[in-house]
Amino acid sequence: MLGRSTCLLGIDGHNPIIRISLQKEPEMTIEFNVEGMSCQHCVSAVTHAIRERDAAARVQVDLAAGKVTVESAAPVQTLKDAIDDAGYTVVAVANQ
Ligand SMILES: [Cu+2]
Repeated sequence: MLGRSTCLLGIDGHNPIIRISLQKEPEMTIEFNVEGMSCQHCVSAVTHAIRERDAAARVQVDLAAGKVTVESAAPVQTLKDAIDDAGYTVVAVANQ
């Protein structure tokens, strides 16, 4: 009688993949309309203020349009407060 060869990986070939999901807040893109930004100093002040709250945030400032676009997992209110605390006025917020 011939023995059946055994495979260490399993006869049926099932290879279960276990996915571990990291509980991470989803990143959002938020647009702030900000009053009071007038030069590159303002741009870096706003950018720094936001990065102080979320070091991983991506910040884009359109000086001419008075628009700050932030990609961040931080709460919108936290980001708004950061801009306010830096001395600028958030006049509108839009979540994308
Ligand atoms: Cu300035």
